[in-house]
Amino acid sequence: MFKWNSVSTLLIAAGLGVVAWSIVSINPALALGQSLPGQMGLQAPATEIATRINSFYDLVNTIIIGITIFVLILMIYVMVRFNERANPTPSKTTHHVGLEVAWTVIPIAILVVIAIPSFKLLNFQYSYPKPDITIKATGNAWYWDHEYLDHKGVSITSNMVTDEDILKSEIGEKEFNARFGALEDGSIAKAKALYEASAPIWAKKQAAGTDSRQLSVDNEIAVPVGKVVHLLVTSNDVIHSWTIPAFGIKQQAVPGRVSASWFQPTKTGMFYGQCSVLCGKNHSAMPIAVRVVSEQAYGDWLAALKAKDPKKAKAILKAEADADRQKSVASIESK
Ligand SMILES: [Cu+2]
Repeated sequence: MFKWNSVSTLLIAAGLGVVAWSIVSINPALALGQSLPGQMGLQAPATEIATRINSFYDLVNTIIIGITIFVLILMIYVMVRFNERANPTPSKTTHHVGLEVAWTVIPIAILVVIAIPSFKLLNFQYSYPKPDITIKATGNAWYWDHEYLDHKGVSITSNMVTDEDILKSEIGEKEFNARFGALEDGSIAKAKALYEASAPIWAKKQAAGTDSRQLSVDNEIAVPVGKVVHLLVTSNDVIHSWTIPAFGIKQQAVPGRVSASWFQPTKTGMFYGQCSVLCGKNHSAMPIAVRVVSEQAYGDWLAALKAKDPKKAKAILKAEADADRQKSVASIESK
């Protein structure tokens, strides 16, 4: 005999399992400012905005999963209890005041529960606290320029590190030309050969936490931890989008217009993002890399840039990166 009770118990248990699974947060020791293989949920937040987005996401997801399970159980119940065999003479009821009030009032209540934190979050995102630093980001096909408006002449152009770049730096220009020089530029055969030859190098760098394929850039921008950064975003050609998921920022870069956003990083480290509006052929090749450093390192880095010493500026960021990696390795080992 079919036992409705045991089936419903099983369904509810499975449903609760799904809810619990979906709200498990990401291991903070792996907070790399990028998505991780097999990751569930959003990237670990590195600003107050992103933290609030994460908890709003958890709230809405829990409601969605709850509703889905409720509807699923109702449908299964109807199929089992009211099919032709189980219920040969159906009721002719067409109205039920209590039910109609419930299915109007309950959804309204759910929407209010979602709307209140949603408006609060929007209000916070548009609150623009007084800036410590202002950076103007300009999208170009296909790279980003970052101008530090408080420091005249400090401007960073970030280009993605390609398979070709990483191979050249690993095996040298001469060896590179000998191996790949015969292949036609821009051909699929060349792209495939470069991809295959560079894959182990990327894997090594990714494991060491130094570089990430399609995310690393030649010149990162740096900001000091805990400071309010205002970001002005515009474009030189087509519409792009300046996005860093761990900061909870996604701002359209529209030619002829300046739009603004802000962030206040709460921890040091490397935070990656990508252009998030389909802008053309190399849309996938214009990542954004922000290194959050100590105030001291930020000052030194700016001074080096003003002294037109990009090598020293890079070395300062590299030293910060190494220190950060050691700290996160230590925190993983201590767990
Ligand atoms: Cu794009």
